[in-house]
Formats: sequence, C-alpha cells, structure tokens
Amino acid sequence: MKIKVLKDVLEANNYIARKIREELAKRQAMMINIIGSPGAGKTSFIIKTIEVLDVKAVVIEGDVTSDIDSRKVASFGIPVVQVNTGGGCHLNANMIDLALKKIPVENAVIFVENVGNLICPASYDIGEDFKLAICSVPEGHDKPFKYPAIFEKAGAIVLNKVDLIKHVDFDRDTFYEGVKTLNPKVSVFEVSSINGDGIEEWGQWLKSQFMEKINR
Ligand SMILES: Nc1nc2c(ncn2[C@@H]2O[C@H](COP(=O)(O)OP(=O)(O)O)[C@@H](O)[C@H]2O)c(=O)[nH]1
Ligand SMILES: [Mg+2]
Ligand SMILES: [Zn+2]
Repeated sequence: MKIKVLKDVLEANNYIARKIREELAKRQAMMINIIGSPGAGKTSFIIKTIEVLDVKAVVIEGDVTSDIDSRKVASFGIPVVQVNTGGGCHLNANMIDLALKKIPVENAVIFVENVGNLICPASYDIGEDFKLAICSVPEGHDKPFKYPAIFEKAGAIVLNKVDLIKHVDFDRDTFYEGVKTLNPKVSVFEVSSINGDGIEEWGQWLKSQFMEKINR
C-alpha cells in the first residue's frame, strides 16, 4: 500500500515536471537544479556564476524556512523568488510551478538552489534541464561513494572550495574514481566561489549549453 502511494505521488510530480519542461522550452529558458549539502557553497556559487555569465539569470531559492539566501541574492541585484518548504527536505515540481508564475524567465538561465541535502532531492524531477551536484573539499573525497544517486544523475558536478585543498586531506584521485565509476562522461568543474578560480571556465560551459538549447 505504502509503495503505491509513493508511486502515485511521484507520477503526479513527474506530470507537472514535464509541463514545466515544455513551458521552459517555449520560453527559451534553461533551468539548473542545484543539489548539495548545507554549507557546500550553493548560494555563493550561484552568485559568483551570475557575475561572469553574460546571459539573463534568475534564481529560485529553496529552503525549509527563512529568506536569508534570497535576501543575499537580491542584494546583488539578481531577480529571486523564495520557496519555503515548511519542513520538507526537497523541492518538488509543484513548488517550482508556483515559483515560475512569480518571475519572468524568458531567455534566462534559472538557477534553482534546492534544499541542502544530498539524498532525496536527487529523486524529484522539478522540470530542470539538468541536475548539478555540488560538493566542497572540506566535506571529504568520499561523497560520491556515500551518496551515489545524485552523482549518477548529475549533468554536471562542481567541486567547490578548492582554495581550501591544501588545508584538508582531500584526495582528488579517490573523488574522481567515485565520480567516473558512477557517471563516466560527466563534466566536473573545480571552483572556488570565494576567489573565483574555475568560475570562468564553468560559466563558458554553461553558456554553451544554454546557446545549444535555445538554438535547437
Ligand atoms: N573558502 C571557501 N569558502 C566558501 C566557498 N564557497 C562558499 N564558501 C563559504 O561557505 C559557507 C557556506 O556557503 P553558502 O554559499 O551559504 O553555502 P550553501 O549553504 O550551500 O548555500 C559560507 O561561509 C561561504 O562564504 C569557497 O569556494 N571557498
Ligand atoms: Mg544557501
Ligand atoms: Zn526530501
């Protein structure tokens, strides 16, 4: 019985996600679902990316509660909508559908900061073009092994806080071994959202994905 209910919930979610995807294609917008632990640097990474990206950008901030992140994003002059899940540990397609009604997204890249959590956000399609897994050097090199689903499904992976690598025992080889086993073709970007290292290269890649979509 329990299994059936969960299946229905996911089917309803996937239906809305498909509608969102169709709508975004019509509006020539691209949406990235950004998934990482609390403190991985999601908000900092989004802001740093938008600084170098010469494409219109908007942000949807997902949090259990509070508008701390959306106020920070807005302070950079970036259009933002806050979504509070009221306790829920992931965003679903319905929440995104409502958020998209509050903000013009024509010709924009939409950055969705999912709730800080490496587990269940991986299971929910929100109508994104791709999921981006972000983890940071101080979290350790074992994350792909411990949370395989998100690394497997990610269309891009970001290793943030590389400026800290000399201070912690992060083993790049182990990290990449995990990533390549789960997702052999994925692009991985090493960045610092504090000093900007790697952001330009990631921004170029993102822009090329966006141009490819809107010129299709
Ligand atoms: N050293 C360093 N600190 C970072 C970097 N990115 C984010 N931080 C810091 O990590 C903390 C959490 O960042 P935040 O963007 O709020 O993470 P979020 O919870 O994933 O949105 C803040 O104190 C940031 O200043 C980075 O690349 N290097
Ligand atoms: Mg944040
Ligand atoms: Zn959840």
